[in-house]
Amino acid sequence: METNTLTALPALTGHYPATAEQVDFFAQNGYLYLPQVATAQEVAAYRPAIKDAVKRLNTETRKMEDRDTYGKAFLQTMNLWRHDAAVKRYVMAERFAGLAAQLLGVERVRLYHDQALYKEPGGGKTPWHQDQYYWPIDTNRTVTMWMPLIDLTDDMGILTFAAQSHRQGFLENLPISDQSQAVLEDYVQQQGYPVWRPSQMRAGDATFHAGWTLHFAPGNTSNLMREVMTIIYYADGAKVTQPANLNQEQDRQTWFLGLEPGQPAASEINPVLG
Ligand SMILES: O=C(O)CCC(=O)C(=O)O
Repeated sequence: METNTLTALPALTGHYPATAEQVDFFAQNGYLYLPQVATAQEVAAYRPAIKDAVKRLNTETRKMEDRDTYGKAFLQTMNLWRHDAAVKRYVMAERFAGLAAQLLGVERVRLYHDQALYKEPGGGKTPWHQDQYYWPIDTNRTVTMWMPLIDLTDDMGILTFAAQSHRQGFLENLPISDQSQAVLEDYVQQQGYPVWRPSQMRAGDATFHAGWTLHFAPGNTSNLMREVMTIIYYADGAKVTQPANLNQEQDRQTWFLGLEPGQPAASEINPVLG
């Protein structure tokens, strides 16, 4: 994209006025919903570039019925910012990173990675899981921003949270799977965690969830693609840990460029953002 076309894209700067109550809600519950973190116009300006990057990077070609549960959940493309200058501008947005820092109660956050999660019409549920099971990092100050790029209705698979579940930290070595769904759904019921999701979301609304918060999403029973972009942040100053499972080892190689355990989690693809 030409530089002058790029700079015509909305800057996504400016402080989002999250209240002290909202910040406290996130700390207590491990998730937060915020309306219009980006305006409909801002999202509309970035949506074509994100959609185009997803199309170029997607490697899933199997029919729905030939995929496993994870494969049915969404088309997952990652670190789009490294492949597209317009998407980079969205992922690096000061407004989003500033909110992440505010929710985590830190001065600055770094980027772990971004991912587009496009749940196809007829796409299956995203099983219950904890994100941080995948991350070789020594801090609990981690957060994902999950932002739809189109308006979502309840049948499109909106992200759903078990309130307060982050307080337990690591639960079990359970990657996203039928097993994580069975075990963690039971666990959520046994613990009596309130389960919550917005009944609808507008493009540019966002949810934020902590790395240990249990969450899932129902299948997409609508006939529209659920277009969602996510950005994962962590507190600057965190260190890489000894991988506790094979997925963490893969993440260490991919998102920390092979940094050794004990080193600052600050590779060249983990810029400070806010
Ligand atoms: O979008 C989904 O269905 C799942 C998203 C998720 O698990 C995450 O962003 O951590």
